[in-house]
Amino acid sequence: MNRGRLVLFEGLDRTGKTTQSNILLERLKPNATLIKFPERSTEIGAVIDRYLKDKTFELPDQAVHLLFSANRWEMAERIKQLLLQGTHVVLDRYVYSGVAYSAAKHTDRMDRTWCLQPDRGLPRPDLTIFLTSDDAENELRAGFGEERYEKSEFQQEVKRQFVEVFKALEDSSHEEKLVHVVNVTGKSVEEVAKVVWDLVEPVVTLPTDSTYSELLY
Ligand code: Z5A
Ligand code: MG
Repeated sequence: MNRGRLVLFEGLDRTGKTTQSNILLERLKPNATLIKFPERSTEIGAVIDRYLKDKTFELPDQAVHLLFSANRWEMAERIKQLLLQGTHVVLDRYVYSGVAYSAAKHTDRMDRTWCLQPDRGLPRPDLTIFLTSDDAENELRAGFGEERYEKSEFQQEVKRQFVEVFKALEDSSHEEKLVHVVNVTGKSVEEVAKVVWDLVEPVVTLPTDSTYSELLY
């Protein structure tokens, strides 16, 4: 049986990751599942949810980083099983959000190398789509500013970290291009969905290895 593909949406706040994940899920159904990180329904996810919503709930930044990673490990076996049984898994955020948001807090003490280590060994996405925007259009969208990290200056540093991590990934990869940047500025939901489908269709159509690979840095 052909294994399922792991398709990841990453991106800045309110760039449409959840919107596009849901559209893609509908397109790939019934052979697909959506997993969103943080997965707030688990034990660790509940702590993360409280941390994001309650700005008086303090934890060391290193501990927060490890909680986000642990939350991915809580779901890793499920992701592997789904892929091996032939189900596509759409991810709404994953390891690169982990790196970008944490490294943006402390570019020195928690650099990108430090941040990537706890995620080493998680299933590696077959395709990563990075939704970005030129300006602050996304900040005007519904919901921006409600949770802890939703501040303009911090988002600029997060964007820089995302760009750097994807650049490093591309420099180190001898394989086909795994990360695609999609600029959503001025594009409707439908226009973005079309660009996304043009990227996803070949990945889900072509035959692939019988097993997933793991993230190695
Ligand atoms: N975080 C972390 O620090 N470390 C980690 O390891 C992980 C996450 C995994 C919560 O994440 C926080 O966790 C996040 C990163 C951190 N911090 N921040 N800030 P989350 O994924 O739960 O965040 P969220 O609350 O779902 O927001 P979001 O994901 O940033 O939004 P989005 O999914 O990208 O956007 P959306 O919900 O699809 O769309 C937002 C609005 O825009 C909505 O009203 C849409 O209808 C509208 N929209 C969407 N597309 C368009 C277009 N093309 N045109 C016009 N309007 C649009
Ligand atoms: Mg979202």
